[in-house]
Amino acid sequence: DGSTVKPLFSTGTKAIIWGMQVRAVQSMLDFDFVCSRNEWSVVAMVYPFTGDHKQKFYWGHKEILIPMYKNMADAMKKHPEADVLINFASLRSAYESTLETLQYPQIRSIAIIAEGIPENMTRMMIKSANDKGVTIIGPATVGGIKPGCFKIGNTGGMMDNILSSKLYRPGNVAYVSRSGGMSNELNNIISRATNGVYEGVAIGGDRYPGTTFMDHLLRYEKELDVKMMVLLGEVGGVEEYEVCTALKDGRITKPLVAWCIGTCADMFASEVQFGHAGACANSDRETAVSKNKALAEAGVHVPPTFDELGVTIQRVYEDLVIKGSIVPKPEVPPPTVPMDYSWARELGLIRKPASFMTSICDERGQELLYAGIPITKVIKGELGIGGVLSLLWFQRQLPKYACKFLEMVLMITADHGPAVSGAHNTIVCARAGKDLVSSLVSGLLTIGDRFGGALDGAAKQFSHGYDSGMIPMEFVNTMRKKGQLIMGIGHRVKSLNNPDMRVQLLKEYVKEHFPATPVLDYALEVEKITTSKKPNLILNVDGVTATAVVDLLRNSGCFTQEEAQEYIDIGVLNGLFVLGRSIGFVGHYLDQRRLKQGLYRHPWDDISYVLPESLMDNR
Ligand code: Q5B
Repeated sequence: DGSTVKPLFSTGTKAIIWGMQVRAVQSMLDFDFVCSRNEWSVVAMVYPFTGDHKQKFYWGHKEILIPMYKNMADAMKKHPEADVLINFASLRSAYESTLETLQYPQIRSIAIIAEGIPENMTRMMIKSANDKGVTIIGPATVGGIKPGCFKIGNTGGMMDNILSSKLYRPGNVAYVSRSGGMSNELNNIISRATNGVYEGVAIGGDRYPGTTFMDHLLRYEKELDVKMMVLLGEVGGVEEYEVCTALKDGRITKPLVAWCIGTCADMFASEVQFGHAGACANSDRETAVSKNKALAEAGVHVPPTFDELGVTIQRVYEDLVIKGSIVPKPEVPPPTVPMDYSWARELGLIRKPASFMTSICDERGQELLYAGIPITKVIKGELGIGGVLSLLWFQRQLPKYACKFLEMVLMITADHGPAVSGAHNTIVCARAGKDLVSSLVSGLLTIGDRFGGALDGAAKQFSHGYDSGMIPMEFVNTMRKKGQLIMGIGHRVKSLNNPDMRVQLLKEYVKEHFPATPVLDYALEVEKITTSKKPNLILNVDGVTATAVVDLLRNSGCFTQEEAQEYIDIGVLNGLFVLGRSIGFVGHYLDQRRLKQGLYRHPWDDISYVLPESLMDNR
């Protein structure tokens, strides 16, 4: 009738996105940027499962914030300029969210991406949308694209695709297809054969699409800048016959190129259901071959095969150029959109030194690896805690006797009652109402040279004494002269008269299983000298563990001498006490909570108040 229509999308289109589709939104923003739009097209996102907040995106190089709302009502109220809603809801919630969207008259178009929405629900959505004059694109679609203006979600693919198909600026060819995937192919074919795509819509593969081929073709017919149209149909449905009728009765006058895919269905003995729900011929009329024939007879330009679709489009286009109805414009290069870091890396375009290095654990693959050993092997091979510790601390699988020794150390150091510094701190902290981690950490922070953390020092001192060839007496005297305590010697309650069974057990095991124990033997000689002075100056649990681990590192055959020394220097030994005693500290925390112990206050009669003498005199 010669009248024109208000386009669905323009350079000022503003959309609201339903769903946490961060990548799709970024791809829309990148498209807007490459189209030289003044402003980005996504004004808000709606996602009922998070609170209101802002999401960070890129606009070219710049970082911008896009609001995300929990309620659609808030998004609509705050962004009355939005007239498109892109609905990424799943097939379970797309119906509800679409009906909710239809309550807001500001929305003129809704794209529904979900596949598999029950057909009866789709039909109710369509009815409701039609009553309100809202255009629905989909369901089961990627959406559509209007070069230079707006794109729906992921349509058009990645930026290299958009650039190669020149989708950043409009051409004069509008298309409609069912398939979203094939719409990308059309973008490619049309951009090579003509001055480019004006607009393309994929109506979706369901039997009941929200808008039909005819809806879009009739819309294109009325858009002045659309000079020719392309229709990519497929097997199933009969809408292509309506197109034939529209051509015959003059509702469609612009040159139309069309092809229905699925002509290979003839080669199968029985009816074939293709990928789309609607792609199945229920009668002869619904086959791709019949529809292509009818379209050709109605005056549509139908190529002999799909392969020649581009040639046919080019022929029709060149004819329009010759006639002067299409005047190709000079190409203006689009602005550069910065490439995403991860994509550039995948393409091998950039490299960056890693800020982190790790050599013990890799969780990126299908299976978690501890020092290269899959977790399945760790569990099925019954490597135990000792095995895991040997992999994560020493990057290698230590022999069974060594793993058992490490486990024994953890068991033996797990606890030594509530009176020791660490447990006391944990208990006081727990009784002050603090949480498990705070209480545990409060206990761990007491571990040091005096309490439990003498292993590193003991390993260094005894191995140095042994390596430098000092006889034990010389070692003790040297330490005394330097005014230094021997780490790993001495205990507050254990002594020759009250032996520490833990030390006995460790000694026995090490003597029986370790290939050689020169540093432990050296420490035991030192103990003979110190206990002759005072019976509590025994080789304590820290001392026996430390010297045994030095012997293990040096004589197990699993480490070079340099590696063994490095582990001693970097302080692996205190780690054993920290790990073992954490078991006890957690136990004390739980115990206090279970016993419902209240705030601890130290009794006055257990504190000696030694105030400055002058003050005492004045009292
Ligand atoms: N004297 C452990 O001291 C203790 C000497 C020494 C030469 C020494 C002390 C010490 C080195 C650090 C060490 C780990 C503070 C201990 C542990 C875990 C625990 C704890 C638990 C658990 C004990 C008396 C006389 C003085 C000193 C001399 C003392 N130590 N000489 N080398 N190492 N050791 N820590 O009893 O002439 O009279 O002035 O620092 O290995 O933390 O259960 O409680 O599982 O939780 O208070 O087992 O030995 O002795 O300081 O009164 O000294 O012996 O110079 O000589 P005491 P002090 P003098 S295991």
